[in-house]
Amino acid sequence: MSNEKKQIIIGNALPNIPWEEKQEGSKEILWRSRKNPIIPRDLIPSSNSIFNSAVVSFKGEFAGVFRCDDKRRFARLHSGRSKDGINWEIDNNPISFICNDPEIISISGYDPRVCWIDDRYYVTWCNYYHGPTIGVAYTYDFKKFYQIENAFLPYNRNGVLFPRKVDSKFAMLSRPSGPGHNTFGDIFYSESPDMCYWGRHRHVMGTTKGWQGTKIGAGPIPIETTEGWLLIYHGVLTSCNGFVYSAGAALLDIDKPWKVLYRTEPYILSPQKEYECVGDVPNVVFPCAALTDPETGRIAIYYGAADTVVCLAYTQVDELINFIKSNSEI
Ligand code: BMA
Repeated sequence: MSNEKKQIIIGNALPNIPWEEKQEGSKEILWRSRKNPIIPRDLIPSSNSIFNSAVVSFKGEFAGVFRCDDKRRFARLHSGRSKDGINWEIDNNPISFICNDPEIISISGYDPRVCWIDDRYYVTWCNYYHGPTIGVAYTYDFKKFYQIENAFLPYNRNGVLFPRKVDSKFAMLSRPSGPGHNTFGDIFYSESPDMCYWGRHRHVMGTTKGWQGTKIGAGPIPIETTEGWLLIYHGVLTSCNGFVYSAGAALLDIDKPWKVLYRTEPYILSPQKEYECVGDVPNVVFPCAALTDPETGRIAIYYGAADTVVCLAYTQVDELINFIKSNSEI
């Protein structure tokens, strides 16, 4: 009998995925990198802070789009490259989007996600157009970025594309809410034939209690698995001293991703380390990207901590899925 593990993640092999083994005896589902924070707030001369950022594999190495708030405290998107996914070189100048409609061009942007679909990398982010909405652009090389139409009307955040078409349509999760840091917000699903017109909006999931009682938002690009789409998301608790951002996970139906199969009642990561509890906005973990290696089942999750730095945590897909299924409340 073969003792090869069944592959659960569907996708391309990534043998050079950043990885550190879980410490012996640890019962954590997600374990943090011992190198955290992997990106300090002042990696580039212009930055006040670097956090909530997106990373993908690129030509055998890694590339990404980073949220760098500058010293005027304007949120900007910057391009970056890395040989190992841990040590990064980030452009000191923000991305200058190429866009044929000056009315929608993005100056300020935050919380990017990056998603490979078909032949290019798409970037989605919180763009400002009469309020926060979902900006969309694509790039082939992480040098030139072509901005296309905003996906939705304001107010919307946390636009997260699926890594392939679903039922022949592009698919996106998003989180409509209000103009500011509102105390509400559920995750919705939308589809598009052309990345311009979005519709067939479906409710995916809402807030519940505890760590996810105030608002929720999709995190990294959903991971396709034999058990459904694996979605890591953030949830917000309102404490007597402000918001607390944690992370949980869900499994969504492969063909109808607005159907939630399982969803963690407890969080899988919450702000506990000093770099997560102390910073420009205390008590925030905010995952925006995940790398996966189907052959080993390894998942490396990039998250912003305390709106100040970028961190890395790891998990194994079989352990995470077992945890989701055995700790689920929909
Ligand atoms: C959200 C976004 C995130 C941020 C979080 C905590 O509304 O602005 O970028 O990490 O608040 O401040």
